[in-house]
Amino acid sequence: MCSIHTVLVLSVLALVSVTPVQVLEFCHSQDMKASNTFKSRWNMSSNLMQDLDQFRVSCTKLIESFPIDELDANFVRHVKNCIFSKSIPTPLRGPLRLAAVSKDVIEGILDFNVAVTQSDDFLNYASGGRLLPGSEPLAHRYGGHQFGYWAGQLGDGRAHSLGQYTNRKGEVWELQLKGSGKTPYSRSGDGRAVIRSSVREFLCSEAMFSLGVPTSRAASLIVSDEPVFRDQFYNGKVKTERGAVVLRLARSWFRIGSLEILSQSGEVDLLRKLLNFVIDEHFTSINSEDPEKYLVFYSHVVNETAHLIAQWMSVGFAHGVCNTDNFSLLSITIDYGPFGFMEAYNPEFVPNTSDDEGRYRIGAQANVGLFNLEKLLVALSPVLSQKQQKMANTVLKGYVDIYQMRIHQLFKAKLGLLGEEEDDGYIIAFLLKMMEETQSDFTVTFRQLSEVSAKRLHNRNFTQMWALEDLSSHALFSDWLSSYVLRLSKQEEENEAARQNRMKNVNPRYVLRNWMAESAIRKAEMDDFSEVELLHHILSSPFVTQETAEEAGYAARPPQWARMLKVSCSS
Ligand SMILES: *[C@@H]1O[C@H](CO)[C@@H](O)[C@H](O)[C@H]1NC(C)=O
Ligand SMILES: *[C@@H]1O[C@H](CO)[C@@H](O)[C@H](O)[C@H]1NC(C)=O
Ligand SMILES: *[C@@H]1O[C@H](CO)[C@@H](O)[C@H](O)[C@H]1NC(C)=O
Ligand SMILES: *[C@@H]1O[C@H](CO)[C@@H](O)[C@H](O)[C@H]1NC(C)=O
Ligand SMILES: CC(=O)N[C@H]1CO[C@H](CO)[C@@H](O)[C@@H]1O
Repeated sequence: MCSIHTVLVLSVLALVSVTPVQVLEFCHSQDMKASNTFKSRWNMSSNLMQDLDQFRVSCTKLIESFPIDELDANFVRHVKNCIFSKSIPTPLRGPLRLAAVSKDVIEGILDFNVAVTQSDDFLNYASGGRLLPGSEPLAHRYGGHQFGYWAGQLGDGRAHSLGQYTNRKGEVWELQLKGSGKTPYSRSGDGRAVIRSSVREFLCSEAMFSLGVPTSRAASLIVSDEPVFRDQFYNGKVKTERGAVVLRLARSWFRIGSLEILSQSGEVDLLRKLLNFVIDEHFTSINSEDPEKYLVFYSHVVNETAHLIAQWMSVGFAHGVCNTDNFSLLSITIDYGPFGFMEAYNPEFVPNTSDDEGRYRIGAQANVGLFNLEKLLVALSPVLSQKQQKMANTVLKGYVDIYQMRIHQLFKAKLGLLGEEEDDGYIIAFLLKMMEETQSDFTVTFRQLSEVSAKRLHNRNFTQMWALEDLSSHALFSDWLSSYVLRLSKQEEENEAARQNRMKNVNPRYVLRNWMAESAIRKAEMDDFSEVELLHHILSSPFVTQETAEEAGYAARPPQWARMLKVSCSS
């Protein structure tokens, strides 16, 4: 195995080479080969489904493609030779309330009228009380490296896959309930999720989607009165909270850990089977007859993981638990736990307050991605020839360049820079260094640079621009400003409004800051879901200035109490 390269994140952008090393030919066309058959079922201009009786999911493909756990019983155990265990959700005890719903997901992906979510049927279906037509719920067996070490069998400990839904666009989505009770993989857990963590997952997956970051989606959030006991800060103080269930969706929930467990336990035939399935279903540009297909698959995952983490960094997102079982094979963001959006710029930002070593600090994410991809390669080695393993190692070495190339592009766009000039990396790195030293707000500094006119920039007039005011307190600010203004003036053929618009479309004005989530959670725990709804609504257009958001102070300097906030770890 190759050793861990040091991925120099952000602060050394100046040294970045901008030529991506392309070791293998990545295939491009991602045309959909599946699902033309389903198009005829739907007329695109026809209406949405008006009740759930017409809604149907299918588990056939997942069940028929793989051996299923031979035991059909819901107790915690060690499981072998299968990908899924059958497991029935445990209904949440009522009364149930619909705390949040994503119209975008319900109508745009699931094809039914959002009004249907007001029904008792929906409350039951979306909380595990009733099974959707066609559903044979499954819990997925996977393993993973946690905090650097192999942890053995993990698996869906409180999530149930309800089945796949093929929508009228021909897309296949896998529906899951999270917080829906025990499975064979629950270990010592109770299979439940509390309101607090469920609100965070619901809001953040939808917010990430609107930021343009690949992610799982959330359709609904249902809360109950069922008591759930949690030691929120692992300090021995157990609190009674309430259970909640999120209905969430992804094209696939397979993870790096899905392959690792098969490899680790010597189930090589099954490893091949799962790989073939994932490639056929989700990497349609790869020819299933290609003898190099596993290698090509690997190169896709390496590339896309590099792109994903670069995107996280560009919006200041720290995932918080980048274990191999929380890393999707499709390189989408999954498993929202103790994540956080960085406020003041700080590469040492750690969202999980119990992560004392800072293993998953924001500035380490690119490195952790590399670590996880190394583990993926280890998992693949039983199906790769010696020569292919060597080539895969070379592919992995290209990760750093792909990541840095993408980071460079993204931050150039954040600064509104067109074309390529020699000093671009320097301008970016210099700015980030000043932001770090002045603790300027990451999101709002970039946003205000998008909103400020060239004239005000030139005059250093930052009236009512609090983040730029902070930044401009740096001793070298004038030097940086001169380079930046000079660089912008080289693209003067373009008018100012065009530059501002370009920048505003990549620099959000609102992100889900912990204090915002916390405030909404406190109300939600008292059955007031208005702030969850408000945040959901505002964060669905994060690049657009909105009156309600301004009134709520979502782009203002964070309140004092926000500094004292600790992220809840147990979920
Ligand atoms: C790498 O992944 C990105 C993001 O999905 C994609 O846009 C790009 O085309 C990929 N590059 C290659 C060479 O496959
Ligand atoms: C779809 O429905 C619309 C309106 O009902 C109709 O005009 C159109 O011809 C239909 N298209 C197809 C392909 O059936
Ligand atoms: C936070 O970090 C600690 C220490 O590494 C770890 O034990 C804990 O599981 C983490 N929390 C979550 C939710 O992953
Ligand atoms: C600074 O900019 C604001 C907003 O455009 C303007 O109202 C104000 O007059 C400017 N101040 C100076 C000193 O130019
Ligand atoms: C948020 C979340 O689901 N995190 C999961 C990540 O993986 C660890 C195991 O490595 C699980 O315990 C977490 O629940």
